[in-house]
Amino acid sequence: MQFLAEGDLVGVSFWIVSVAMIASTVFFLYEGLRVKSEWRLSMLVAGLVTLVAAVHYDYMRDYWVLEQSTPIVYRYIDWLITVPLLMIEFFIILKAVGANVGNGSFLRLLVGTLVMLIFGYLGEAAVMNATIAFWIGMVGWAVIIYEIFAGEASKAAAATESVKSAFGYMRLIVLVGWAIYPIGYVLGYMMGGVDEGSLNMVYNLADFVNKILFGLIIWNLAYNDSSESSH
Ligand SMILES: *C/C=C(C)/C=C/C=C(C)/C=C/C1=C(C)CCCC1(C)C
Repeated sequence: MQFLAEGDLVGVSFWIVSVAMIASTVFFLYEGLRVKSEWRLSMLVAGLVTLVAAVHYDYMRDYWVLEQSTPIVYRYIDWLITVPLLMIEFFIILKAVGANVGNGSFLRLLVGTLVMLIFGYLGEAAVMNATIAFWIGMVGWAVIIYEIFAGEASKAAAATESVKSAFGYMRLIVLVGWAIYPIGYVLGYMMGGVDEGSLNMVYNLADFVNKILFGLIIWNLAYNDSSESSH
């Protein structure tokens, strides 16, 4: 085993996020026991997202410290599990407040997710041209954005005031928080050569926002809704 070097800022960012994922998991699972029963499943899924990420960050951190290069395979296995979980989270939230959305909507979100991640992987692993893979991946993300801003899922979310504001925050995460990933990809692969430090630093920041902050938004919603009804 090799210890983290003092000047290794990217390694430090891996370390911080790996520990933050563990702490958030405990927090989400613990708080899930205290909120109203309708919110328990949402809190559980938020905790599963950070748990899955915590396991992968453990490996990614050590991989970086030792190899000083991008842990592409661990990163994409993590995303392949956590991004669909985040999409499921949308539907659980909608269900928690009694909205009704069809399976077609979920299928479109899933297809968008797969296109985005499969082509991102092919580009990063140099299986295909990084720029072409990037733009195909962007189409997948666009499908997701369309579905939650203008598609069936967006209409279902207009149901009540509380779900409207929750859904509003969540889709802002998908639009603004998720935009950090393609920015990392562009910095890493499309500015000439491969800049592994910038790429991983930006991806680590993005995971912090989109897994931990996302979970905290759900917790906040669940917490407020639970305390309102108990007074
Ligand atoms: C917890 C992990 C999350 C929320 C990961 C999200 C990943 C993305 C939004 C990736 C997006 C990409 C594109 C939109 C274009 C192709 C390159 C990617 C895969 C970085």
